[in-house]
Amino acid sequence: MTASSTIYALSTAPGRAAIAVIRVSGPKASNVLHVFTGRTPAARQAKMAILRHPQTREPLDQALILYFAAPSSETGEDIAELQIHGGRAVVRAVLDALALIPGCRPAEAGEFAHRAFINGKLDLTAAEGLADLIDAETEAQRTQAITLASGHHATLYQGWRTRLIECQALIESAIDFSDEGDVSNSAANMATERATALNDEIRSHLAGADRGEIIREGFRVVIAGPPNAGKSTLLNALAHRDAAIVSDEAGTTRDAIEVHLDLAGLPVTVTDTAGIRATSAKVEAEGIRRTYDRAKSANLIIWLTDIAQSAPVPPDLAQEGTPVLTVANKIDQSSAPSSDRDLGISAKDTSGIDALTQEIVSCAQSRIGDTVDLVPTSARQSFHLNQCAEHLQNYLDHQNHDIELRAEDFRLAADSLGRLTGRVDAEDVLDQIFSRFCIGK
Ligand SMILES: Nc1nc2c(ncn2[C@@H]2O[C@H](COP(=O)(O)OP(=O)(O)OP(=O)(O)O)[C@@H](O)[C@H]2O)c(=O)[nH]1
Ligand SMILES: [Mg+2]
Repeated sequence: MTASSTIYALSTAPGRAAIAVIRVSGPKASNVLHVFTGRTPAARQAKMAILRHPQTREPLDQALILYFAAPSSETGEDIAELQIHGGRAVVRAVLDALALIPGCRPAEAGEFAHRAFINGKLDLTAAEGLADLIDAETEAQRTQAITLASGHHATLYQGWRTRLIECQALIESAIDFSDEGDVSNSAANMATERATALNDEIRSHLAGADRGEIIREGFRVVIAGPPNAGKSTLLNALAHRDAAIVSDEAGTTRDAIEVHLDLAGLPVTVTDTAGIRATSAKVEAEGIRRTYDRAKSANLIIWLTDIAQSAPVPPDLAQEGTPVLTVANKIDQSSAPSSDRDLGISAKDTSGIDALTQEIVSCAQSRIGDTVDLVPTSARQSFHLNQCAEHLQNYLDHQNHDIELRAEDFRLAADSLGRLTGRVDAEDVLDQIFSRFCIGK
């Protein structure tokens, strides 16, 4: 990816639409508008224009064109934006024509955002936020992603990094003045005081990482229970579609089946699993192993049983601390009381499903908490924050170590935050982050 090339891509979704937006970024952006329309409009002023073929001058489409001059643009480069009609042939013709203009080439996935990063328009956390925003399917995900994309995390992390660099400077001055005991000690004490406060802040921020990741990945609900309890029927009722096969044959479901739901604005992933029983059938046994696997990473387990049968929750099913909701199914079929279980439902005629949904939502809400708090949202962020906290802890735990080594702890801690925002060693993770974007972003 060299910044000297000019890149272009369809930024709206492919397929027939009223309008399609093609973006061009790089030194030839203004030239592209000139070739198509005979002029470049003033920056940031929308103009109607006929786009003409670069060679034949045949009209291609009537478009609304916009020009953004570097550095005041999303990528920090010159940008041309063509708002054309969204017919497939129109889009094709304009993209083909762009390919004829020297110095222009199609953009790779995420290349616009990558250039914005290189030009200092956003840091890596904001880039992650943009990718999350494009992927967001629920309100909670949108809220979290827009906070990240708006640079609130970036500001917090930059602030911490600056404070770490100040601590490092204090320790270095303590080294410089080491023959003046008082001055040296007070600089070192000040650094320790600041490091303690910073360590507390970073650790309490990290304590929310779990919540941030649940919002991003979805709150995981696993439906488990004996065969034929109606687990697949319940999954279908929650999803409002036939996602899983239902049959009166015990042992129908083998592979775990996942559906992604939006429950009251919260992302929830519900997994239907193979019914648990003793079996000698190989495939079914593998299915049951998978049920245990899923249950181990669940945020909530629904233990579903037939109301007419009592089946206790297997003691090794849930991870310690994972809530288990016991639910009796098929209440339409039996008058037996369900008082020994948390809820009674009929997955088939959907009675009790609203109450169950409500229960799932309140479990998810209590786990996710207040989504306006700033929390780490990805494993990558948590990793670097943890590294930073470890270096700080190292500093705090070794008060009697050689002072020169202790300045190094601050440098390493600051570097961890630098990696988080992309100021240090960004190359390693760029592909991983920017390839998540679609082409045109
Ligand atoms: N009467 C009644 N029948 C139900 C209800 N829920 C499920 N069933 C029936 O129970 C049978 C088993 O349902 P499934 O949803 O396949 O059960 P499962 O727990 O997924 O079973 P396995 O995949 O074999 O573990 C089917 O015949 C369903 O139609 C219910 O609420 N009431
Ligand atoms: Mg099933």
